Amino acid sequence: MERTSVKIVVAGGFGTGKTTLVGSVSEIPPLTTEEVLTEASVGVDDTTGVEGKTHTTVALDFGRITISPDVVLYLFGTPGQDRFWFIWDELAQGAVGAIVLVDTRRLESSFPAVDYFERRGVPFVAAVNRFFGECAYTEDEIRSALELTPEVPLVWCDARDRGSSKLALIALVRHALGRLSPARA
Ligand SMILES: Nc1nc2c(ncn2[C@@H]2O[C@H](COP(=O)(O)OP(=O)(O)OP(=O)(O)O)[C@@H](O)[C@H]2O)c(=O)[nH]1
Ligand SMILES: [Mg+2]
Repeated sequence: MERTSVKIVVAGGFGTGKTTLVGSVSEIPPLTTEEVLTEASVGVDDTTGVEGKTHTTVALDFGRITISPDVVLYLFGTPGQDRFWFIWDELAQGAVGAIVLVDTRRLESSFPAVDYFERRGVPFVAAVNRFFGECAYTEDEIRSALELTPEVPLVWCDARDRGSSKLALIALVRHALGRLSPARA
């Protein structure tokens, strides 16, 4: 049987929950490349709003989900810090789409990710990670701040929750299929 491999990128700003999402949905123990945030990163990495954060991804996260015997999703989480931008092109190559995670306390940290996929014409969904209960913004306000075009789906998720992360992935796959052929979506 021929197997179809589908590559999906999980992107977004620093500390928006990328590693958490890949870990929560992956059926295999995820491969992570977490390193401790050290004194050396002071003044380099912007930890404003995520002061409790102790680790950060320095290369990638990797996970897998088998949809059916012949379709397997491979998830690649990006590093969130600006100084690792050079890895994004490798990770995004051949991807059918991306989930851009958003933390509403630091919306601006996900601007570059939105911009990245928009410029390259890669289908993406914006996934607002519910960190702490109620969000201060409406969906329209978030769409407007991120300058999302109307066809880009916006979904709410809890990256720690497998079911919720799965829904974000389904929204992305639907959106990507819809771009290929509206009838299939
Ligand atoms: N309360 C809450 N905490 C979360 C959620 N998602 C992630 N976290 C926590 O937020 C922190 C950052 O999550 P990560 O998954 O490491 O974020 P990241 O985007 O991979 O971070 P970088 O790789 O450094 O850019 C971790 O301490 C997580 O446990 C969430 O939905 N709710
Ligand atoms: Mg990470």
